Amino acid sequence: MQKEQTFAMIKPDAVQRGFIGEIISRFEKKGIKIVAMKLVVVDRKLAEKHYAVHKGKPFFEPTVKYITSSPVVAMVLEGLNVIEMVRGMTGTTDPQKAAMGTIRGDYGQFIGRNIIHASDGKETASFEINLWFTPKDIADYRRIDEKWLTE
Ligand code: FUP
Repeated sequence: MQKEQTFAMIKPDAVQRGFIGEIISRFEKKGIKIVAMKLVVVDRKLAEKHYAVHKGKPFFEPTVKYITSSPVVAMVLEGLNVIEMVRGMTGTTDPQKAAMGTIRGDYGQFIGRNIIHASDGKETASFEINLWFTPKDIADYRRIDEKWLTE
């Protein structure tokens, strides 16, 4: 299994509803390392770049409006197989269909207010990390629990 980095974003509804700590806590408890994090007021330019693959789809405009409506918390997470792991913890796109125990399943009700974003693959992770952060924002450090997470 490979050590990877992924991008995650706590969306405006979750920030407004006071779930920042709750969501970060889940990642910490899973042994995932936070290597970059910031509160961001997203402008339209960044939102359009982030959702560029969805340009032209009916939900593109509402999604851009949602993500620019209030601050988000952007982060880079590191761990073994972390891209797939964080997607699993996030749950499927529509919170109505997301399994209980996932972040979207536990806290969301509606696809247009789905709490969190997480990169869906290696290429997306690399694109999104570079879109939201510069290399100097990403910390290279060891946590004292790391030796207890793997052999
Ligand atoms: P995900 O990777 O799970 O965040 O989902 P997508 O990349 O497919 O979609 C990006 C965002 O667009 C979702 F978080 C919510 C929004 N969306 C809708 O509002 N309706 C849809 O049918 C699909 C996506």
